[in-house]
Amino acid sequence: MPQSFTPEKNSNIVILTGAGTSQESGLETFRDPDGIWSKVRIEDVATPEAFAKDPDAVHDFYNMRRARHRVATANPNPAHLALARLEAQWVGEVTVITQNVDLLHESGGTQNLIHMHGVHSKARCNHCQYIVEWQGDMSTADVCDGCSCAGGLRPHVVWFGETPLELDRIQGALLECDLFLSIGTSGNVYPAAGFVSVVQQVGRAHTVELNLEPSLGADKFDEGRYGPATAIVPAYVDHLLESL
Ligand code: BV8
Ligand code: ZN
Repeated sequence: MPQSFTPEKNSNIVILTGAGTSQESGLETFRDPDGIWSKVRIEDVATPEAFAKDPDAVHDFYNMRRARHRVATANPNPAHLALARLEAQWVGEVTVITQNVDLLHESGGTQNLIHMHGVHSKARCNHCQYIVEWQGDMSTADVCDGCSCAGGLRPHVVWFGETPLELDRIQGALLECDLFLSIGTSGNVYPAAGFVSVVQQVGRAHTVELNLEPSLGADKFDEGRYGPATAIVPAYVDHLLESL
């Protein structure tokens, strides 16, 4: 891995985050040994087909996760706080693209944020596409304020087989970035796992993976820094800000 790189202070930084970024705030990851997908199958709770077949099971899964997220949201960790500090002090553009549906980047202070897989705190109606803030449990009995029908409300998250959100905005940021960071993601889920390849094809950015351990895509990065996010992310942000 080439040695670390210090970008120009007005350069653009794009940061992709995954479940590992929130792990030290008390939220489970997906693919760690005791992760979410070791307890429940994607096909049963995180696809449109699953919702059509057994909406109650899908609502139970997201009601459990929404309750956990709501507790965790009050607990952004030093990684979230460091990314917000970077955005506040960096001269160039800092864009955070998160795969996470929790609101920890917001509560940590990040503003220029894209939730490509949606958020746990909103509901969307399958009948009329109405989107509404949603805090408590959701069920097929709930009535949509947009069309006054019941049974259509679902979590406003992107399931497997569905198109991620804000892909045009994401593509624009990737094509313009000078430094690409990938934090706390295993590199399993596309298109997010392919963003580093998009950046490499453009050929102008330095790419860094910051993760507990090398991800599936580790060899696609120019540089890797490994350890808990709450340790390596603040240290890397300090390294960047020292160059200002
Ligand atoms: C799409 C929202 C078309 C819901 C999520 C075959 C091959 C390749 C691809 C596919 C295929 N078959 C189907 C596909 C496409 C599919 C896909 O990629 N499947 C994979 C599983 C094979 N993708 C899709 O369906 C996507 N849609 O492709 O549409 C399209 C494409 C392009 C353009 C137009 C249309 C939609 C995918 C979205 C699914 N929804 N979440 C919810 O949250 O319930 S995905 C889910 O996984 C979360 O968003 C999560 O964030 C994401 C990725 O997981 P990670 O974040 O990486 O979490 P993971 O547990 O895996 O890893 C954690 C990492 O952190 C680990 O590396 C660990 O070491 C590290 N870590 C742990 N603790 C710490 C830490 N690091 C630092 N510090 C710590 N303390
Ligand atoms: Zn509706």
